[in-house]
Amino acid sequence: MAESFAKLPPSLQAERKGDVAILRLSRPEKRNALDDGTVLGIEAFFSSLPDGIKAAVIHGAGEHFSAGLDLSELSERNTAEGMHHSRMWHRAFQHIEFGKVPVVAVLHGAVVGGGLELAASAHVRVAERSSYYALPEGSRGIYVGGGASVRLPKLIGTARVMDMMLTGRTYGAEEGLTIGLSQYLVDNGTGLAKGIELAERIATNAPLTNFAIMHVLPRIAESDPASGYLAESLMAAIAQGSDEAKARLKDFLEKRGKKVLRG
Ligand code: 1HE
Repeated sequence: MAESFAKLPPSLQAERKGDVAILRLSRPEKRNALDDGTVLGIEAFFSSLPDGIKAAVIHGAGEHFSAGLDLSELSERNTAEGMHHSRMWHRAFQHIEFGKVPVVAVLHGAVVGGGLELAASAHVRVAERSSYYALPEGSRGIYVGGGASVRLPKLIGTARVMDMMLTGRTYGAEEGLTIGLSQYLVDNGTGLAKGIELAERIATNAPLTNFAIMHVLPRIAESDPASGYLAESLMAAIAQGSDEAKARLKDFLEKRGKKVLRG
């Protein structure tokens, strides 16, 4: 395990707040468009988090979360290079979705194309009221390549993804909350604080439980019910048998554990 954050390109900035890692897309002059160096930096960051990090937050500097793929690099690539480029995005975002710690994405302004694909690879999304979502690939003559075809139908359904891509439909922040693009809607300027608050809460869970939620739950949701029930029982038994679970249950029974509070 690493002791400090990976070396990052100037388009990314990392910060540590206790056991939470914060990654900021820092290319506001290009609306945080994701060039190759940035995508590779995202991969490096999430694949080598320092010791003791238990949750992460990703957010964007400037007026927008991300304008998606850096279109200026696109015209340079032939078909084979295009395929490897898309696979590189898949690899990078896999390190978020199936990485070591849960990730909260804090969204504002444009969350479009590859920016939405990046957001969709996180585990929890907090949207400021300024957020809007679009998949402009159709109008650019290209196709999504950062995982949208797989992740977005699970969030909002295939029909909505088709509509966004065919007609260029844009969803605003409130609609985004209703249809499942975000789980939280907050006032402009308050997203990062909310994202950090949620990450800090996530970081207090047992690491094995967070692992099960990130890695086992989505696989069960995609498997046949019989295999799913079996995998659930196995995971439940493994989690319950851990020393950490025993200590936490004892704490509750001896009135030291956290109560479930309304709201
Ligand atoms: C960019 C990019 C970009 C801005 N690649 N340079 N994504 C898109 O199709 C979205 C394209 N961007 C926009 O629609 C707008 O820029 C925004 C709505 C996001 C923001 O508008 P605005 O008025 O704040 O900024 P702007 O004036 O349009 O852009 C400011 C600068 O950022 C300008 O560069 P400048 O050198 O002239 O100052 C823009 O060229 C630059 N810029 N967006 C490159 N995307 C793995 S496949 C994923 C496929 C996709 O993501 S397709 C969707 C691509």
